[in-house]
Amino acid sequence: MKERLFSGIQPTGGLHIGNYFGAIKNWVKLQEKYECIFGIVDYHAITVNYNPEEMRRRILDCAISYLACGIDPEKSTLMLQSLVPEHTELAWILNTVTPLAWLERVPTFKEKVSQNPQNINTGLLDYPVLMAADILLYKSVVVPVGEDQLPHLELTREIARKFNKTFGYTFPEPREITGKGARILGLDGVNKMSKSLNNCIYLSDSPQVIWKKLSTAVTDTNRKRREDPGNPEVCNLFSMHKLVSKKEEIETVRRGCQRAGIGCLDCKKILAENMSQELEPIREKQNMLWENLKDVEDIIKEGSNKARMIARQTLKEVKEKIGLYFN
Ligand code: AQP
Repeated sequence: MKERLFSGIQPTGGLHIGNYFGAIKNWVKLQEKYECIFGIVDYHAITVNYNPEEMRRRILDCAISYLACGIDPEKSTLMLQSLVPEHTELAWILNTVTPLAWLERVPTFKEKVSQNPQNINTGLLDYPVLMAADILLYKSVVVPVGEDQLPHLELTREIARKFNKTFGYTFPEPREITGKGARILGLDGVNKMSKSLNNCIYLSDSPQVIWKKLSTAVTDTNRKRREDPGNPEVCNLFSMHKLVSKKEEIETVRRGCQRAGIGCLDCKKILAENMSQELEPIREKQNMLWENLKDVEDIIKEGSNKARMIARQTLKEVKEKIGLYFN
């Protein structure tokens, strides 16, 4: 029996290289070792302002990106959260064992509040409980995430512990797996790369667009002129080199930058070339999948039905334990 793994991405916009290096690239490897369920978590996506007319396309875009990156529906379950109502049902139950103070201290809540001052809704505060439900519904043992999600996972463990203590052992406490690109900064070099911050290289970007974005991206801000030596360790683009460039190239760039042997533009050219090479096969596959939407929709529906079978069992057990089961 393989251990079960759950992870998901919210369809708040096109997927970017933060989602890819921080999550999906790792998922592709993990599907060999674990029983994987990968969710498109659309109920999370409606906690921020969005256009309902765009949501369907975003969901499809998310599924297409998963498949284009190498998620294989023969090996893994690809599901849509809103097609499995047990997610929200379990979230409600978990709400009742989650002290309000635990949610108020979550750092992403404070961030989202400052980003969305016009729409501070209860869903934003409750987001981590829904995420706990996503994970615990499948009794997942491992959860691959980027660094930004670690406080949420800690909270999931606390909620599982509290539920188990109150109603008897039900949920394993999941452990995290973080990949090589656990925290990718945006092109501004300051904030996390985020769909909502418009600081991204998207998986659908062409080599021309990638070059255009990288050519104006922020590097080591202390390096003012071409002749100044730079510090690659504080340069966001150097951390991207580490994800896509070969070892020798990384060393050439490191030494060149430290000795002012190469300028930022030279470094960016190499990076743009290597980034495009990594993303081009994904982009081609995405374009092909957009031509075959019916197949993509079938994969989402089949995966969601499969996930629902597990979800129903867990919810039955939970309802029995909390005294709400009538058959
Ligand atoms: N910049 C990043 N670096 C590394 N990992 C990242 N992830 C997201 N951004 C980065 C990882 O991708 C997975 C899915 O994240 P998500 O889209 O569901 O939520 P998010 O972290 O809130 O992503 P965004 O782009 O920042 O979305 P918005 O702007 O809508 O809030 C997670 O495993 C995450 O760690």
